[in-house]
Amino acid sequence: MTELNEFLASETNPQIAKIFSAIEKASFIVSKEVGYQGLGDDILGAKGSENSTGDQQQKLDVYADGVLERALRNSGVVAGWASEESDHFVSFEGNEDAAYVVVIDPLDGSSNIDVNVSIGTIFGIYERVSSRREKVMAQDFLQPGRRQVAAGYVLYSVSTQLVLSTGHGVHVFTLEPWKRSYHRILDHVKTPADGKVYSINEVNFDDFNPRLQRFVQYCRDKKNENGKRRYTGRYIGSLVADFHRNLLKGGVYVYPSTGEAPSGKLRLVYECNPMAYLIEQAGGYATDGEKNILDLQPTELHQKSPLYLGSKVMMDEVMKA
Ligand code: P6P
Repeated sequence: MTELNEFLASETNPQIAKIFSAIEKASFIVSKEVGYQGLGDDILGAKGSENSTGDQQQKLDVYADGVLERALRNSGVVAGWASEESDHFVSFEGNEDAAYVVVIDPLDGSSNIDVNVSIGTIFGIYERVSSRREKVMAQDFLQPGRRQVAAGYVLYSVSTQLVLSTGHGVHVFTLEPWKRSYHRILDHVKTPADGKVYSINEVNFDDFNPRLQRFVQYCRDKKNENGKRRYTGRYIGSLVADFHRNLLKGGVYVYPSTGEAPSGKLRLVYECNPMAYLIEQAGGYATDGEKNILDLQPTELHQKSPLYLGSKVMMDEVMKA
């Protein structure tokens, strides 16, 4: 099986390969801490602080943020980054000549940490648009998702897996923990055109727009010729885990506008865009309920967006329900 670095050498340029190598090494550390649930230092539970958008920070959130920032800064090829855990983007001093920036949610789904449910790191990579040899600027991080040059996530689950695309398909790597190396297990993954799974928090049903309500009701009612249910609901409450299952098996994930989250809950720049990039590379697509996510022009670093993404046939059904 192809090791990650061997794959990257053949797939992308040396700078982007270095970015992935930095994420690879950081994920070894995060994976170990996540795996030692409560056995290690006191890094479980709430930190007692809030992140830039008011989310209760978990200690592992902040820990992962630090590990990933150090790794990417030390790679020397990242000019700056924008993290869910920080109010503002950060220019990496000394890396002003670097060509790339990274947007990242260091540990998404962190409320699941203490109950041993899968969580993940989500990231996107852009070429900076500001002039090199200068500090990075806001516009480097507020690019439409379609301008990503690569994206991926690390899923900390039964196994730790890195799923990535550099624009030439989606590839899945599993961490071999003893060798501390990722090995490719799936290449050029195509998400099934249709699926049986819809992933949505139905507690918000009464808030859904009529079209989404019709789609959910359709999924609840539809039967196969043999009279068995055509669809099933699967919702882990961890975007990376729900996305990964639907990527491989087919399905649609929706976090829509709700009463408590009128613009949705997920952040456009470092959650919706990387996932939209990946699902499109795998043959599906993502919208905000109206427009393709990748074509949206971000205006704020932490802005939220409704997110509908998954298999083409199911997406067509929910978009025209
Ligand atoms: P709810 C985790 O907090 C997260 O950001 C996503 O990973 C997940 O899909 C969603 O929120 C769950 O939100 O409101 O359904 O609990």
